[in-house]
Amino acid sequence: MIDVYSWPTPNGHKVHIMLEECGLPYRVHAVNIGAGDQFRPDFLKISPNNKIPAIVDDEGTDGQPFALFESGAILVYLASKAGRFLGNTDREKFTTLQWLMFQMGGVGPMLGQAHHFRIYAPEQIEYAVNRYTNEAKRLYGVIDKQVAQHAYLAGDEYTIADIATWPWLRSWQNQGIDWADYPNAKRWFDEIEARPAVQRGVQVLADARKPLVDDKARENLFGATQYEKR
Ligand SMILES: N[C@@H](CCC(=O)N[C@@H](CS)C(=O)NCC(=O)O)C(=O)O
Repeated sequence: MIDVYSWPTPNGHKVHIMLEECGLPYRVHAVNIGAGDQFRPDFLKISPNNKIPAIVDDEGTDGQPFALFESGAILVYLASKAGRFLGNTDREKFTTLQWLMFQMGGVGPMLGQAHHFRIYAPEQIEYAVNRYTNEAKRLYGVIDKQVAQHAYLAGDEYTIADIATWPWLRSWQNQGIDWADYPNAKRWFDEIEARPAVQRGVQVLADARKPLVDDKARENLFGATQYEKR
């Protein structure tokens, strides 16, 4: 059994979708990041960076319980455990990892900042809004070009690179994106959205979600609590 410590955000949904795609048995534990659950000592033991998602597999590769944080590492772990969505040949695996890193190092951080400065920031800072909206548009352009030539990010097969990237593009409106500019990315997005496992994955913890922009959430996520020494 895999225990998942999570919240219904893009990084959380990556793992929910992957578990649904693989049909691996799991239990979800809500970590309400707006309420500050991510700073609880028991959560920090498995996720020292105070971020969801994290997992504990009661049967790791050596048969012992195994804890893991960082969504990209979790996807690679689950893909090896299930023997799916990582590619079969070395060429396919490294291409999948390349696009997974593109998500982890680019798509997630940049779209996250676009969202932050466009929606969460208490004041509109034009330089920051332009900088991250332009980065978002550039990244959508890279995705659009890639999926114009291939069915999926890493080639002909659906992989963890798609599973990692797709949840971030659900908030396209808040990132300043017009789908009309990225028709190939839109085709790819719609196709993945129609997958039954993806539809089940995005329902995980859907009822628990509260707005992340109330005063308490803002303080926990962007204020003094976030920067306390622990
Ligand atoms: N690189 C990390 C990022 C995780 C992350 O940013 N999680 C956010 C929610 S999407 C979070 O837990 N924020 C709470 C906080 O920063 O206190 C991953 O991919 O797992």
